[in-house]
Amino acid sequence: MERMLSGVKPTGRITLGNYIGAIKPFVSYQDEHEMFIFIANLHSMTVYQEPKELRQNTKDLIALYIAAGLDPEKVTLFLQSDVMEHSQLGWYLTCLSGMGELSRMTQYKDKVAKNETIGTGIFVYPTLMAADILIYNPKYVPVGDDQKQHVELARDLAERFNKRYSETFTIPEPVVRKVGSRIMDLQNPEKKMSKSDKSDKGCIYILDDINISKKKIMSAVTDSEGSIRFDPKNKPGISNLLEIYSTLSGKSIAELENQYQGVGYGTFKKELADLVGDELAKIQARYNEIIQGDYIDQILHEGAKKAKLIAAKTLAKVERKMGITIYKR
Ligand code: ATP
Ligand code: LTN
Repeated sequence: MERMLSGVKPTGRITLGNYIGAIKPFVSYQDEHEMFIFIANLHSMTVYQEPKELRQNTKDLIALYIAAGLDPEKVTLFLQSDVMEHSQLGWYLTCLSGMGELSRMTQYKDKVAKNETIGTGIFVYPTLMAADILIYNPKYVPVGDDQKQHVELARDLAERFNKRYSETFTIPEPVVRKVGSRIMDLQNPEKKMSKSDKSDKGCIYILDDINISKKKIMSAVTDSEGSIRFDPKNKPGISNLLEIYSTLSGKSIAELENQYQGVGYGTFKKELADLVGDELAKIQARYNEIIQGDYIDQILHEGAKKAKLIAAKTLAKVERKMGITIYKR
């Protein structure tokens, strides 16, 4: 079984975009891969998190992973902060990286372009992410479209390290799905649906009231053409709804275009709203059972133990090769 790793930040309420782009695919990979899935809480600190909310978001995220179908018996689930080796390798990789390549990361560039105040954490974020990945030597890293560039940096840093010190890291491959890797905001389909967005009108939250979510689908921005076909450039709203429909139903976009030929937007939206509602209802029922017990603590504890075993080994190897270690520990 090939190793696979990914993480999600506990920065807010989990959206349908996170679910379709990350969590649902993780579930589909778990039988064929040795999976490591973590909560990227160190990464969430790049912007201020209210401590009480951070605690709740972290718990919710782990409960949602399980409610969505991740099986802790098959997948190693853990908190990034529980495995301190990530931070230590992150430092070495920061030292291996250049200002130029980090300045070219779009996430950072976007913030500069918007003239936002930028913490240093945002700038070095990608080297910590590279450490998260490389410390487990995974072959695959499933991510949404926006994270591909970060995985590419991890590849570059791995190659640089291997060349400088000898073969150490596996070169990881990003896995970005063709459909559903960039779910757009329902009110502004030119923009990614994002959990840390201030306005929530175009965003569906997995744990939100189901009727509100259905209404959001019904009032999603579309166009005046009246035909249901996939054309992201000219019909971003309908194309986005088709992607959501396709990933939740398992039907291909072509099948859906066929099925909805000559059908009005209202009917299409209503059927999609029901589909979304049913999926959310299933997840919410399981979430409510999980969040009540002390099951989560136990899973995180076990997960961190398993992850640490591998991470510590990689770090020891890295430090030996770099000349940091001078005696047998
Ligand atoms: P933030 O708004 O705090 O940056 P986010 O909603 O973009 O958060 P992340 O924690 O950065 O979410 O992402 C978790 C995973 O979900 C990543 O693999 C990311 O690519 C994926 N993801 C996030 N938003 C979407 C989306 N709209 N469509 C598909 N995948 C997404
Ligand atoms: N940067 C990612 C979260 C993340 C991650 C990772 C994803 C942190 N470390 C390692 C995959 C592998 C995000 O913002 N979604």
